Amino acid sequence: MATRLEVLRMLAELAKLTALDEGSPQAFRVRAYENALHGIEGYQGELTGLSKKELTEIKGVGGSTADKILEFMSTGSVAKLVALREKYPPAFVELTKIPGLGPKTLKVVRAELGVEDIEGLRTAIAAEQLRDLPGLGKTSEEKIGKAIERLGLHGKDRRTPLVEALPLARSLAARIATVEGVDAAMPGGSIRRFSDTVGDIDIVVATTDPTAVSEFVVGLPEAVEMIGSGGTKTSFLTREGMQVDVRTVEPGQLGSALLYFTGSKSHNIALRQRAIDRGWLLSEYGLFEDGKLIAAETEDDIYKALEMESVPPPLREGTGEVEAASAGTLPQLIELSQIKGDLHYHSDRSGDGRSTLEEMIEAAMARGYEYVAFTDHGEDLSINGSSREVMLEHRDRIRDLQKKYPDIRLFFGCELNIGPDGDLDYDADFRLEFDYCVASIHSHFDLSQDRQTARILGALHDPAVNAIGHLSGRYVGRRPGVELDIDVILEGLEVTGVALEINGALDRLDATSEVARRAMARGVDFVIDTDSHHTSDLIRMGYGVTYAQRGWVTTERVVNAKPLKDFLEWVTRRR
Ligand code: DGT
Ligand code: CA
Ligand code: CA
Ligand code: ZN
Repeated sequence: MATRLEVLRMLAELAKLTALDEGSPQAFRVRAYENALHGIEGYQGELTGLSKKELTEIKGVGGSTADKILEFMSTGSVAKLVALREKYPPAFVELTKIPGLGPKTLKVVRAELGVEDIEGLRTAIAAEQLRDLPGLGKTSEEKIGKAIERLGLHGKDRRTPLVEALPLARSLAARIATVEGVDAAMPGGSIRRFSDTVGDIDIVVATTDPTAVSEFVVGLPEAVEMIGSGGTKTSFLTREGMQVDVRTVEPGQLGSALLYFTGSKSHNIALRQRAIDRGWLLSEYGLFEDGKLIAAETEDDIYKALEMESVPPPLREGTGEVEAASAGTLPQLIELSQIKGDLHYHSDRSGDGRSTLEEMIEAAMARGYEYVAFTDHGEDLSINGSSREVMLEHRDRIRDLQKKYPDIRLFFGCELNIGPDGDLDYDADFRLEFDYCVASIHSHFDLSQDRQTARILGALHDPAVNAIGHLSGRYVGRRPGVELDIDVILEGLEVTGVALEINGALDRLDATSEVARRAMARGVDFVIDTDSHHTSDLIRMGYGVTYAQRGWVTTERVVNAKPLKDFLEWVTRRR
């Protein structure tokens, strides 16, 4: 039986491969699959058992797409998709991740130069063959070459964005947890540390029956190619070429195994050294003194025995956390339960927003928030933005809804678009009509570092701006962020009191944890946001918080962890 998530994945793959086939992401068929995908995301009911007619009643789902969903539900696959996969193998699809290489260009590159994968593309670039193709040129060729290097897309160092790995890791762990004899199954490795890209998926399983787990893993639909199985480790490759390592341990060793396989390697080395200093031995099987077990069952037991605070996984990078935990000076990290509101929040007033104001308010209340700032797009974002008149009507709607929902404070806000020269939507006076503004870049990603830096500084100095949204504009593994002089930006944030956003969308995770940690050192404030465009996006707050922890961000520095009264004081400080 296909789950909703599987249907969504199937439609996403159909859309992607069809775009390649048609040579355009705007093709009618591609849009049909995408519309269906969005419709089903927003559809609350059960999909199983729906008739074709009922399926087409879901917003965005057309007849031909409904047929494919039915085919998928009853047979577990879709003939059309199978054919497309034949034609576009994973190594070729990988090429779509390179900025500047759209479906149309890819078609030409394949037909004219026989390029089938990244290596082939690199060879063609080295031979300066791309520049002579229609629609390309020397500049595009160089840009594509640079993007391949910056994204680390070549050969074995290829890494997978967390946004792709995390749902798969969680789903695999949940299924393995149902196997007879299994006590617990959890993702470890860089996924558990919430690294924005991962080399592979590691799953640690505590079980009394390792053979049953190994057999189950071999039979998983995702295991299209086995790398090895038997004993305590089973590894396979997914269709997308991602490696999954499943390791089994005895239930009493879950703590030591999780600790070991969560890493990072340098965190482990520092812990092991601390054990050695005490004449002990630390391994994935436990902490031992002359062969006698001291601790193994939980990670906390081991940290405690080593006379240190427990280190949260996002901090385990070997960058000072072991020293801090030993001295008892780990930071008071922000936690999800402390978040009081969301400050980057779209309704269907934005062209790309998909839930109504009421739906978004009720979703925020369901999470127990005290306040929320609607930040629909400003007028400069042509399709998605709103004119002054429309924004003022929108404000009236929000003020009316405030009466209907007295238990949550509603802020009339805006996501201002930062233009290439640091210019913002509307004019200075109109911008101050908003209760709250987040300013972010949405275009011109290729300007020089100097211009990008000046651009952000320009936005910072506007008194209506309260936060800078998704600072670099990156999409993890797909689009590199803009080049910025981070020290200059952080100084600007510190001086103006504008907050740095940590955007919890898994494909963004922006500002990066490295930048966040530097911002912590300078006294910059943070907001952790979901950039929700639909009620289902609110779960991103958990991602944003975990990612912020990777940047050592503390509660006291997070603006949206403040109670309403203090938050109001913070907002008005600048306006
Ligand atoms: P990745 O997969 O490259 O994103 O990063 P990790 O950290 O998930 O690395 P991975 O999958 O090679 O190994 C998972 C964990 O296992 C790693 O974080 C620490 C532990 N580990 C692996 N190899 C070694 C090793 O040679 N020494 C030590 N101390 N730990 C290791
Ligand atoms: Ca790993
Ligand atoms: Ca691994
Ligand atoms: Zn936004």
